[in-house]
Amino acid sequence: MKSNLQFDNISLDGDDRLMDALLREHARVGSHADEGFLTRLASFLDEECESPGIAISPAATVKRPSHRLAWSLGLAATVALAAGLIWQSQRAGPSAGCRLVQQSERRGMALLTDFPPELIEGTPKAMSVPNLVNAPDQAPVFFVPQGTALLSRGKKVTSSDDNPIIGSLDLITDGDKQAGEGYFVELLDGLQWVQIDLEKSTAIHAIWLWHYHSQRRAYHDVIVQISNDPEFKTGFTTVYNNDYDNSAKFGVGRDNPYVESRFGLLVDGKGTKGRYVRLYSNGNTSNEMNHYIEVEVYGIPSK
Ligand SMILES: [Ca+2]
Ligand SMILES: [Ca+2]
Repeated sequence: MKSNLQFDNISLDGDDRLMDALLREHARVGSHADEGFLTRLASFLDEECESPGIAISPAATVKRPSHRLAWSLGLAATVALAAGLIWQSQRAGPSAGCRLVQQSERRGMALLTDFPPELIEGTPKAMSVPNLVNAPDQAPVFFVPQGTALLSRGKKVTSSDDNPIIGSLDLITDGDKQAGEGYFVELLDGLQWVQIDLEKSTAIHAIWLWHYHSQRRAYHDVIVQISNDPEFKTGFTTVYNNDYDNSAKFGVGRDNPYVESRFGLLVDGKGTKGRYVRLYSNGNTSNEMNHYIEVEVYGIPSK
């Protein structure tokens, strides 16, 4: 069996690191080969991993209902796992593959999304921000409970600035994350928020956001909150806050300011229940305006 993924630059000494590296590799190359992987996964696991307690099932494109686990892993994670199993089998025998399956079951489902191409334009500007985290060169790896899904696509967005200078609020949940003209909304200067209405209260496990990534810059006072109150008056939970000097008055944030990139910022929702997600910012290191290209909210769909 042959994998289309390349592992030349992956050096590993444990199953956890192997899984992380595989998921990053999958995120890097995209998901064009998913179906082939799934087919090979089913075939491989039939042969190599026979313990009934850790039996694997491929995702929907491969009809093997007797295989339980991989069905719940989700397509993308399964593809990465398949690649890992195939690769690992050539290296350490079938037991290593089975260990990966067990590990995946314990950690949940890998959260993967599509990334826009890199498009850096213009002259870089100085970023004078303490504890600034540089732009990553690869996608984050994050696990969420089985059944977690994207809930925000096409959902209504409101804002403290309801008449944006450039673009429109619906760009934030339209699924397009490209940089450049026509893909971002620009809001007024100062502390501004955008808010997504998920229409139902649900357990939120991740918020993935892209401000403006055509230039290396950092946005100030990035704060993410969840509430069941559209006004956020009767209570809310703050799941991310990098306002290091408390200028936004929600308390000093413990998260570090970061440089925007095509990989966005992935925030742990911690299973917080709520219908509304509100995101703050207060200008950026290049100018005083606020921008969004896309926000994704992931959670368990309400029944
Ligand atoms: Ca968009
Ligand atoms: Ca601040």
